[in-house]
Amino acid sequence: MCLRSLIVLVLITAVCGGSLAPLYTAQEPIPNRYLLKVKNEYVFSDLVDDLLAENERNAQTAPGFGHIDILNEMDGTYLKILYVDLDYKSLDTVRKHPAVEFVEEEDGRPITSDDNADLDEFDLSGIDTAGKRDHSKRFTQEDFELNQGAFYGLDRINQRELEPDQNLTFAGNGFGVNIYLVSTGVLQTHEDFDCRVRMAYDVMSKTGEDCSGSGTNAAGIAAGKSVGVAKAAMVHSVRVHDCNNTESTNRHVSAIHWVANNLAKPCVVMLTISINSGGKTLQTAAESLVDAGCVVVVKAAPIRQTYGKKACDYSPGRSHRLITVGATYQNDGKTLWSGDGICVDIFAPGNNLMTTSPMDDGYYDKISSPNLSAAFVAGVAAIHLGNKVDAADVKHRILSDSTPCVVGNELLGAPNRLLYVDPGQS
Ligand SMILES: *[C@@H]1O[C@H](CO)[C@@H](O)[C@H](O)[C@H]1NC(C)=O
Ligand SMILES: *[C@@H]1O[C@H](CO)[C@@H](O)[C@H](O)[C@H]1NC(C)=O
Ligand SMILES: *[C@@H]1O[C@H](CO)[C@@H](O)[C@H](O)[C@H]1NC(C)=O
Ligand SMILES: [Ca+2]
Repeated sequence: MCLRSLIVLVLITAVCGGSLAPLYTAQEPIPNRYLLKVKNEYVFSDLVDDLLAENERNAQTAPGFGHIDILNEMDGTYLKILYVDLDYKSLDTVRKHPAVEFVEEEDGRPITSDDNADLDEFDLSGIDTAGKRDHSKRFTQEDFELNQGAFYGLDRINQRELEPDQNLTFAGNGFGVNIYLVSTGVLQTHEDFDCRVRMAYDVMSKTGEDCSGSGTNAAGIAAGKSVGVAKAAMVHSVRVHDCNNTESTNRHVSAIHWVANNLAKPCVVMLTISINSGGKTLQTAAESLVDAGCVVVVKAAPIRQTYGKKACDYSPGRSHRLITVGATYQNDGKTLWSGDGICVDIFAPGNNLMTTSPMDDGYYDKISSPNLSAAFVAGVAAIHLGNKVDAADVKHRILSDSTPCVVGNELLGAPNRLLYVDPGQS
């Protein structure tokens, strides 16, 4: 069997010699680690057999030279990826294989999506930022009343005018819709979720618990019953960040692969990752979720001052197939830390908002984050799906419903659209 595969491989190499699949480099590559995008029409196991055969051949002819170790096999209808450890000697062999669409180096940078510390450098006086959990507390009814301003997001998105009208109702609640949140995990037992959060998958084979916080914060805005938009949607928590809030492309692609193979429709997927440079595999993976029939929402850019904030510079948000979201203040101005430029699709509130805290059931945080802007859009997408809008039409619906020309500050080419959803009838 190995011999036959070997002959096939040799033939293929001879026929296709010279034609190399593109190689995308990373800023700080992990030596020998590559993600191979396999063509969707190709039989995955045939490629795996060929690579194993090549590995064996190299082991016999020159031990320790030309190894190919397969670390992660992701085979699905919409996405086929292999994560491998390769000796440089095998790299061209792999790139010449007709099943391989492109190869990308795995990035070794700690690609934390947002740099919380950087929020301090913007002059946002009096704002509690994510990561500073000492501000979270158990809220009483009185606290909610005193903090009405922190609900400006819910109030703003169901009306055209800026002046809040205290009406926070929406024409729908996302009942029957599945929101997949690929993030840090979610505090499942929080009172605002009413048992609507399921620990779906933990890439690190742990319990899915949120030891970092941003997953619980985002889930609250998307689906919390008092702080959120789609008050009856189901949240499937997919945990991909470790407790240090670091990420890797391989882990994210694994998480996306899991979602694509296990999803229940109708579905919204919210991704919290945003990486600059590279990200070709991540973008392809995110787009595969659209092929699988979900609406995919992502922030325009992470909070980071050391790099620009153009959404087009970040993966997966640069993809025109996803809904890429920028952030606004209470006054509709684009926030200083929001992503901008032509790859943004829409803006939504993101500053100084009340949401569920991972501290304990009944605790709430008041925070600013681009994740929350994306979560508003994920919630609105769930409302449309719950109202039987076809998944393929949801992006268009959200863009055409949006309030035009109210977002202030320089948008650098981003369309001037603020999220809007009908308040419904009483
Ligand atoms: C947004 O979410 C990501 C992943 O869950 C996290 O790494 C990041 O710190 C969050 N950003 C903020 C400002 O909370
Ligand atoms: C997380 O950070 C701590 C302290 O900075 C470090 O000791 C630990 O090794 C890190 N864990 C991981 C999984 O990176
Ligand atoms: C919010 O506004 C809508 C549309 O005007 C109205 O039908 C609904 O009753 C209002 N909700 C509340 C709680 O006032
Ligand atoms: Ca309102």
